Order: sequence, then C-alpha cells, then structure tokens
Amino acid sequence: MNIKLVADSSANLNECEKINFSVAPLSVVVGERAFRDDAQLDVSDMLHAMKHHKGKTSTACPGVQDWLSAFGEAEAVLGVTITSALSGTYNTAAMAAREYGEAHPDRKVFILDSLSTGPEMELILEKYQECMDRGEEFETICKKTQRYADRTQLLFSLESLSNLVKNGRVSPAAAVAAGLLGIRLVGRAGKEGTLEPLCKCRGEKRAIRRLLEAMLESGYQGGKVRISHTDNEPAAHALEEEIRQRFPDSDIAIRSNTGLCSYYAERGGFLVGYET
Ligand code: X90
Repeated sequence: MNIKLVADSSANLNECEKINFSVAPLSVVVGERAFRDDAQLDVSDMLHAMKHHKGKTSTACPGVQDWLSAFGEAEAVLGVTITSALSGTYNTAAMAAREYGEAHPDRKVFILDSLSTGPEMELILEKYQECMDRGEEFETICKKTQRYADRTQLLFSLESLSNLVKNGRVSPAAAVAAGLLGIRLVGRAGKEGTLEPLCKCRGEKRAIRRLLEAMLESGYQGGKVRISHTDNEPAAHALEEEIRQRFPDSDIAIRSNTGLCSYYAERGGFLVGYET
C-alpha cells in the first residue's frame, strides 16, 4: 500500500525532508500581510514585520482544501496535528479526512491529535515512518503510534508569552512575570493539550537546568530528544550538552522553528519533545 505522511506546519518540517510527506500550512497574519508557513516563508522577515507592526496580529489554521491537497492521491494517509485544545487544525483535518473517505471509499486516513506541537509531532512522524519501514499494516501503525504518543512529552522555555496571551491561547495569569527582563517561563504541554506553566526561571542557565529536571521527573531515561528553537541555537546546544552529561548516547536533534511555532514561541523560545 502506498502510505503518505502529513502534518500541519507546526511540526517545523519541510516537505523535502521526508519521502512521500506533505505539509498543511497554518498562516500568520500581520496587518495586511498573511505569511503562509510553507517552504517559501522567510521566518526572520516575518518576525521583523511582527516587531514593527503596531496593530493586531493573529494566526489561522489550514483549511479543509489545504489538507486535501496534502493528502494528494495517496491510498492511505497517516497524519498528525497540533493540539486540538488550542487550534482548529485537528478539526479541519478531520473534516478533510471524512470528505476524502466519502470520495474514495477504498482509501484510509488516520489523523492523530498530538495534544502538543513542534518537536513532539516530529517524534510521532518518525514513529509512523519506523513502522512503515518495517512493513507493518496500516491499522497496526495507527495503534502503535497512538500508544507511542502517550509516552512522548513536550517542554518549553519562553521569554515572552505576549502572542499566546493576545490570541487567547493562554490565560494572562499564566504569563505573569514572563516578559520581564531575563525571566523565562518553563512549562509543558499538559495531558489535555494546553499550556501548563512549571516555573519562572531567572536566566537561561537556570531555565535549561529546570528543563532537564522536568525531563527526568517525567521519566526521561535517555530516549530520543528533538529540540526546536526560534533564533536561539546556543540554548538548544546548551540543553543538548546537559542531557549528554547524563546520557552520552542519546539521539538528539536540533532544528529551527518555522512560522507558526516562531510566532507563538517568539524570539529566544525553544521547545523540547522527548520520549519517556
Ligand atoms: O491559529 C491557530 O489555529 C494556531 C493556534 C496555535 C496556538 C498554540 C501554539 C503553540 C506554539 C508555543 C509553546 C508551546 C506550547 C505548548 C502547548 C500545548 C508553541
């Protein structure tokens, strides 16, 4: 069976990075300009436009048509989306899946709600791929990957929560003190798929130490780690070093956030997806 992988653009992955993989882009709206979060997006141009824009900015989830184009002509589709608790993305994907199934009763679509975003979605896609490489049945892959997603987690460190608060994705109370100079909010994606603050740390070093502690508390034992950052490669590498001091052989990869995660994580923010 020819299986295709799909994800929305909050996974920070480019279409050319995987075989038979398509992305449904979210958009970032800054005044009159809409930045589609696809391979053509220049993230620093977008961040620059945001910084100099006085009015409101916002984001929009992919439309049903974006998902249908991503599905293409595949016989079977395995997908993953950003948390349905904070975005309509899962909803439009599920609508597209229904339409696709009605138009082609012989085809199959499975969409997993990550209850998370970014690098945790990356791990989920890698799991799909691993099962496909082993030649497993579609239904087996769906079940195994759903179970796998219960063992993966997401932590983050943010220097500003301003776009999350302005767009109603997090309560203003959670954001108190973040945004002050040098304070980072360390938090995680909770079980319900919302943002849960863990602590406010002064300085990046403390934030990184707290992140590792939180990883260990939640059962990290040297499994895979995926880190994505907005303009903060030094912090991503510093975290990688901290992890390697305890687990020298862990499989760790770092990448940049694309448009959607950059909009919400803002400059300096980084996300960590890992296996427990
Ligand atoms: O317009 C839309 O439908 C997109 C809304 C997305 C809102 C949340 C984006 C979060 C991006 C920020 C830090 C991680 C928070 C994780 C919470 C589950 C990344």
